[in-house]
Amino acid sequence: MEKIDLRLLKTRAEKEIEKSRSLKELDGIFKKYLGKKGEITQLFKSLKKLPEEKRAKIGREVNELKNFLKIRFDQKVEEIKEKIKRETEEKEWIDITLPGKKPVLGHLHPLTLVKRKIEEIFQVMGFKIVEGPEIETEWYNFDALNIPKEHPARDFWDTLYLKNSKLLLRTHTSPVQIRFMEKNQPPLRIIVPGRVFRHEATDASHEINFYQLEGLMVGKDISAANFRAIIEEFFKRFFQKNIKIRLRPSYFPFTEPSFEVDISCLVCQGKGCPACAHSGWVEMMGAGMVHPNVFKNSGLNPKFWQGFAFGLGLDRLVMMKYKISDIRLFYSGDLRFLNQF
Ligand code: FA5
Repeated sequence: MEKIDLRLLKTRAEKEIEKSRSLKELDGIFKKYLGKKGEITQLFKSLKKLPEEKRAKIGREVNELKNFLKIRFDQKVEEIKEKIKRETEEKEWIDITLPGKKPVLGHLHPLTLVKRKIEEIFQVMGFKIVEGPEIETEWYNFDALNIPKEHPARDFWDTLYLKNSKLLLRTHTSPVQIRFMEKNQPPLRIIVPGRVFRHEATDASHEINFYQLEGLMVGKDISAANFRAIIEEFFKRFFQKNIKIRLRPSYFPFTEPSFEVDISCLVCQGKGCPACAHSGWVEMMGAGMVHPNVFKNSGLNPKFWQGFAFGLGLDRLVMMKYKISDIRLFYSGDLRFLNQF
């Protein structure tokens, strides 16, 4: 065993330690030199074969080499651990100055927007907002509104009944007139926005599920002239311009006299389009003076009270406001349509 061997061994081991990239690799190198069967361990074992005068000197040198390499191994372990730590930190690093991900915000449906606007206008005119149930009894939806069983007027509304039940999906918001007058004494002014249902064929201006807005004003001397004034004022405030309206004589069992209110079509400016069935006019509401039997059925004396009621088609009003030519778009869930509001 010569001195030169030790020097070469040292350089080789040092180089290998330096080159190693992982703790596993380093452990392999450690075993190769300092493990049970490692080269340096073997050197110690072979010392005894040496003549005594050389043994002590070379023994010291091998020991120095062993201690030197041990230190190098420890240093390298620290180095690799430090590197791993740095890399993990880099991977997990979050830049808190980056702008966050924008959540997608929804917005109100055009029907809701318009409903709120209408409520605001009527509230300013002294009307109170009232709601009623969507599932109704025959009494409130028909009988109390002066539409007895077997009366042909029941066929005006193709009604959806609940299975094995006398309950139905309300065909209009008029039942809330009765519900409210049962519990409240005139003078009164209310509006009733709400969803109604009809078993009808759909087209550009008819849905099976749509919204109405009922209006009711009762007092000692409320007349049809008051109705016309209020409804004209409402349209003016809603569209922010004068609107051409027309009242046509009509028939509803719960009003006498009854009329239908049309406005000049705003989608086509009265020229004719699908939204107005090419007539230039859009039927916006049914209305009339509250029938004496309706007062009686609500527990009020028709000799003392009189007033008007109306039922506005909310969807049709929204169509006029935004120039929408097909009512079915409201319920289509199509974002290309909804995102425009
Ligand atoms: C009624 O429902 C009566 N209750 C209105 C009323 C109230 C009259 C108070 C007198 C006093 P009518 O069926 O005409 O009436 O409906 C009222 C309005 O709802 C219509 O003018 C129209 O604007 C709208 N409407 C009716 N059917 C549909 C439908 N299938 N789809 C969308 N809107 C409709």
